[in-house]
Amino acid sequence: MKARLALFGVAIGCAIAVACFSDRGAGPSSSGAAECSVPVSVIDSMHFVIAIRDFTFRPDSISVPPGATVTWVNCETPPQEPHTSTADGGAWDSPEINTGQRFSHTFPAQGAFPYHCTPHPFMLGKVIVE
Ligand SMILES: [Cu+2]
Repeated sequence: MKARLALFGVAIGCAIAVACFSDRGAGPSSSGAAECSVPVSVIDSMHFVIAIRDFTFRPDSISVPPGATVTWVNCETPPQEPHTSTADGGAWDSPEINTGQRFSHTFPAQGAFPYHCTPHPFMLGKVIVE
């Protein structure tokens, strides 16, 4: 129990450290992403994380300030089909995001931005920039 609590604390510290966050900017990870083990959607005031798990975006709706960067992380347990983050209006379209991979988009202007997953059109989310 004590060991598990300590691990959890380390993971939280990593998730809220911007340097740690940007270190993991590129490339697939076979061991899964740290964001997947900690339910943190707010890294700091300008960086937000949406986990993709069980064919849902978590959270499926998020409000961020103009200029914020939102990162989608695939937290599915492999083997699993890849997902995408694809704006309904075409403002962004990720490549396929496999387990452990991530995709980021920066939102410069206010507005409501619904999006979906191309292979799974029932997967819906929304980013509200306000
Ligand atoms: Cu999907």
